Amino acid sequence: MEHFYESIPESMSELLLNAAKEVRKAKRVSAFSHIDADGISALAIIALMLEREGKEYDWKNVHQINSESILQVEEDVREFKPDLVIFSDFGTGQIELVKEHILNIEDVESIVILDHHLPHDENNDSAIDKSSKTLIEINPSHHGLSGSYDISGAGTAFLLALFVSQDNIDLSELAIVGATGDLQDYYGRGFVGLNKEIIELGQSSGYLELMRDLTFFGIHTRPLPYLLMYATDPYLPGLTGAEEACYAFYQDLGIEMKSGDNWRTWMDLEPSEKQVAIQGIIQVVLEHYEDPRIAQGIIGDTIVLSHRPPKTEMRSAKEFSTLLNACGRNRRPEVGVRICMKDPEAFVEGKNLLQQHRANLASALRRLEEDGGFKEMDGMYLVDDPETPDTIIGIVIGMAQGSMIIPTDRPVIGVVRNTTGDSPLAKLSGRANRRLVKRGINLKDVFVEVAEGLNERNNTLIAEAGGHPMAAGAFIQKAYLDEYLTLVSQMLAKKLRT
Ligand SMILES: [Mn+2]
Repeated sequence: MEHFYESIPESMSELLLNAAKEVRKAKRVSAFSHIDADGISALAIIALMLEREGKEYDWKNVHQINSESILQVEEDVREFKPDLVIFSDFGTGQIELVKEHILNIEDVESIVILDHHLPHDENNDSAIDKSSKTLIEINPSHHGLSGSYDISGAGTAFLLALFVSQDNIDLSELAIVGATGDLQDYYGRGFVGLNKEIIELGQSSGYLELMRDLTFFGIHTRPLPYLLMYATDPYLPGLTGAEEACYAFYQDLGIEMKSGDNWRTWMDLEPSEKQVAIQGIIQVVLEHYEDPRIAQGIIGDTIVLSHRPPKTEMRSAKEFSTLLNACGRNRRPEVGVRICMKDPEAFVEGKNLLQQHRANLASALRRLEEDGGFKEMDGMYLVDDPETPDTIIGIVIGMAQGSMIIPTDRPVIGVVRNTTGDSPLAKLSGRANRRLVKRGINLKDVFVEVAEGLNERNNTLIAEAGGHPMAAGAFIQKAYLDEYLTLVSQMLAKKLRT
């Protein structure tokens, strides 16, 4: 435990101490968080912490905070009348909006922001005292840490919970589910930084187990043949999507797929059976991919949540985070929060949403495989499919590159023109792989620069952007979307040429 606290930068510990004080002092608390797996996990951590502290509290997931949605947040806060408002997994890039709309509300005495996204501008005041009100912004990137790999939004929320009470150590499981949802584990190569420290803490308290195992989705839940049939990371030529071939794969290796009447899962296999199966999978990969690292990536760190029920999605960090994403992407993030809080009815509902989510993803990917499913532009690939909803566009373009439906030599940009609730804004989402980022592509910088240029030239707010170098997003006034895309394409093409 001592060692754990020492791994947190001192300047960050100081803010966490102050924020913990605000939590203890508060009577009524409103918490807002993002709708992805990390945001949902963060919100569940905060809700459980508040519950255990005996606070009156209210929580809500918000798709994104922008100049439009902050008005609803403001209304919610005015109605609930909290003295403390907590934002998690967003807030840093929206700090001006938060100050303008929330800090001024009469009952609100303090605001705590727990974010890990790169700050928009260098604002050096992380704690600002404004007319006797307190705003504490805790963001690892202000303290020399990486918000992409060292710690996530849920991890930052977990730190606060731990500073409030050491009894919250069990919430380490949700911290890692959030980090997994944000792909902070270098795609299965393993967690680093504070994430690693949190895992060690979870291991020593018995809540988490770390194993080197197959990194595929579904090792705890999928029948053996379906584990391969639905494999997309990597796509297994000859096996993915080919049911008969998947049966034959195990038969040829002499591995029983059933025990009695029940399908076996990967976790039911003996170590010797796993070894044989892994060799078989590696052979398939080596036959079809040039890069030997793809075969190595098949084995990696997998995390087991030892206190959650076996053979369910909640047993593994990877499957849990996918379950939560499914809730968020189907516009039911609150179901995800309740699953984290161990509500059994929510779990049943969540599994239905996961099924729906998989069906949506599969049909979106199928449309990309058709002729003209995506467009080639200078410096990027464009997905502009009116049937793919804004809630899954980011995952779809990521999976499309992961499964090589779209080539990976340029970033892929997805746009959704008909966004939720007839919003005047179009949504844009971008993904670039690590190789491109190493070559100097930073999608967040490109999106923000283009947005700022457009806003300045037109002297009004046309686009807002944010995110990370390899995954970024933007909201743009629909009339300016095509201009925005052209500018992004030009800038990316220029960067790829140098
Ligand atoms: Mn996050």
